[in-house]
This record gives sequence, structure tokens and C-alpha cells, in this order.
Amino acid sequence: MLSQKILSIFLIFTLPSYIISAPSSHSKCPKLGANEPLIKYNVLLKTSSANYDSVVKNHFEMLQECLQKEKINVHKFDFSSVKDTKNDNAIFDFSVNGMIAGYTTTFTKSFVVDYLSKLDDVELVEADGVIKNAFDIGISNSTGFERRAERDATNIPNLDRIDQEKYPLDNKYKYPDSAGTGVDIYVLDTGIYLDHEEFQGRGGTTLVEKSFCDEITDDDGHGTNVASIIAGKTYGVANKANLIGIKIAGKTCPITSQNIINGITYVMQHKKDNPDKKIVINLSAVNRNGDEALKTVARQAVAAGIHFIAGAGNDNRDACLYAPGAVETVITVAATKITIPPNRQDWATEFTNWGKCVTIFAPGVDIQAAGIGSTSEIVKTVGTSVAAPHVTGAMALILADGDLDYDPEQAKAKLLSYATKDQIKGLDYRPTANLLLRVPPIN
Ligand SMILES: [Ca+2]
Repeated sequence: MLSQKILSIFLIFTLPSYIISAPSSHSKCPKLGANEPLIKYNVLLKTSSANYDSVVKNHFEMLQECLQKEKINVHKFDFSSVKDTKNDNAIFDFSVNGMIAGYTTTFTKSFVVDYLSKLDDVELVEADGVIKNAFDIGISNSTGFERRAERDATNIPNLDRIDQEKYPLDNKYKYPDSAGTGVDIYVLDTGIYLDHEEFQGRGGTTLVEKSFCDEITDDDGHGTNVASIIAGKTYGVANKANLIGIKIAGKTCPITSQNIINGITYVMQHKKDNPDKKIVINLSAVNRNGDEALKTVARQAVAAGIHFIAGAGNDNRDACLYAPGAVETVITVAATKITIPPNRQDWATEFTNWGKCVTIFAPGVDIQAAGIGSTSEIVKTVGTSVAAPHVTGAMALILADGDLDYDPEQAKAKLLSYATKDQIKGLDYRPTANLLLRVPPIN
């Protein structure tokens, strides 16, 4: 008997956000709320291409004068060098020159409400938050699945399903043999267990390039599960794509809005340095309560040319309430269940989020994935966290296709043009576009 694992990451925010547009005159670094507790905030600055440099320079000068704290560039900083990555004694700068300007640091609430949020150059200020119940359920179990040297999909119905429009399943997973070659997929998650055999000899590179935590190994399994569904040798959708882990959470590293933003902006910096690279982000994590900062950063990442796929969330609620899935340009993935033989059907799961912010459905129940228990462990997983990586893999298949160079809008249109229409049941009371993932068909 296999235990199942709900893969979901939730950020819980209890503090209100302050989005202020009204300009006011500046006083020099007012002493506001001197006796109040310090609260961590994410701040985004309002910049344009014409004033980017001056806005950033002036704002950080003001900050450093006010706060007397060290400024850290999160994209270059070695987080393993500090034991407490939550420390309050720094300004964590996640700006990417010309693309986005912002930082995370602590202030008193009075300082934010009465001064910072009223500055002309501040687009938004929002309290950062730590996840509760970060990795919801479940322990991964070792299984005895037969490992196959070819892309037979007899025991992998999720892969078998996404290469064909209708049932019956044909026990094969057919896909373009470019298989995601040359596409860089950034997995913003708990890291990747690189020694797992799903990542050996598969055609693409696998690495963990950056950690925003105090260590780099995947001590949870979530990131390893997700990465193997995207591009694992046997269980992955696009097994020649490059997998680049960015660790934003772990056992000693609670996921926060700050860490997700750091991860996204890190990828934006990479895109800025390598504008011709085909870059995809998979974020199998959601914040249930809005999170304007995260949504704004995700929107900017897509505007910068990054293909962005996110899970819709596992609460049977309107996906528009969640970040970053509510962002229109983000590809937001809901989960189906494939019913057992002999009456195979696709059903929207009882847990999946739904609604107009969902872009597409993909299988999200009984999904086999690499585990961290041993180099050959395969676990069964469930959730929109494991539906999303199917779409991320399919995006890599689309992007690797010949010399075509799709921007995010074109690639999304392509994805939707391949999708299987009107096959998903169980949407009657949860109005959602009836589109099921289908990988590019083979002629
Ligand atoms: Ca098939």
C-alpha cells in the first residue's frame, strides 16, 4: 500500500498589506514606532527605464542612512555562510538592473504606514510571512516499481494519458525526441536529490545552482519529486531538459514570500545575462492570501521573457485568490485524476483549485516520482504541485522544437492549441476552461 503525499506549500499572511500611491513630502528618516516590534516587509520600487538607476540609488541611500544596516545582494550572497537566514540586520536586495527593484528588510509598522508607504518611489510594501503547515501530508514510501529502459508507459498512466486525445490508453508515452533539449528549467523548491537514478544519464544536465537556505540538499523530497516529473529519465515529461534547482525551502528554512521572490528574481538576473536562453520557472507553491509582491514579481518575470508555470493550489477554491496563479500571464495548473480501468476517465480532483485563473489541467493523482529515500526510490504523489510539472515539461517540449523562439504569450497559445478539449468531468459547479494537457503531437 502506498501512502500518498499532498504536495503543497502554503504561505500564511496575517498582516495587512499597504499599497500606497499618494505622494507626500519627505521628512528625513523620521523616528516612528521606536518602541514597536520589527516586522519583515517586502518592498517594490516604482521605476521606469528612464529613472531606474536614480530611483534605486536614492532609495537605498535613504534606507542605509535610516536603518544603518548592511545591504546584501541576494543573488550573489552565500546563504550557507549564515546560520540564521532570517536575521534582521540586513537589507536583502533582490533587484535586477532594469527589470525590477526591491528588497526585504524589517521596519516598525508605524514607519511603514506613516512614512515608507507614502514615498513616491515605493510601489508597494507588504508584510513577509512564514509558511504554516509547509509540507502538508505524508511520508514517501519506497515501492518496487519495475524500472524500464524505454519509454513504455504501461504503469505510468499520467504520461500515457498526456500524449493522446482519447482513451483507451496505449501503454506508450510518445513525445518529440528533442525532449526539451536546450531548455533551462528552474525548479524553485526544496532542492533536488542529484544522485537519484532518475537524474542519471538522461540527456540534460541536473544541478542545484543556488540556495536561499542555510544548506543545499533536498531534505524534504518535494523538489526532487517535482524535478523528476518534469524531466526524470523514466517518469519525466521532457527528459533531456536541463534541471536547475533553486532551493527556497527546507526543513530548517521555512518558505516565505521573501524566499520565493529571491528565487524568481535570481532567474530574472540569469535571463538578463543570457537573453537568448529558453528559460522556464516551475513554482509548485502558492500563497493563499493574495501576496501582491509575489504577484508583481511573477508578472515582471513573464514580461522579461520567462515562461512561468505554477500550481493552482489544493483547497477546492477559486484559484484567483492565490498567488502567483492569479497573474494572468502565469500558466496556472489544476489537477485531474485518471480513474482506474476498465472505465478510464479524467475527473477534476475534489481538492484542486478552479476558475478563470486556471490555464490548464494536468494529472495530479498517483503520480510516480523520484524520492529522497534512496537513489532508486519512487514514490506516489498527489496535488497541483505535481500537476504543474507535467505542464512545465510540456513547455520544454514546445520550446525545444526546432529553431522556433516563442515568447511566453506565443508559447502559452501553442500549449493551449494542443490541449485536449472537453474531456474533463466534474467541473459542473466549478466553471473552468475544460482543457487537459497534451504534449506536442508526433506527426
Ligand atoms: Ca499514450
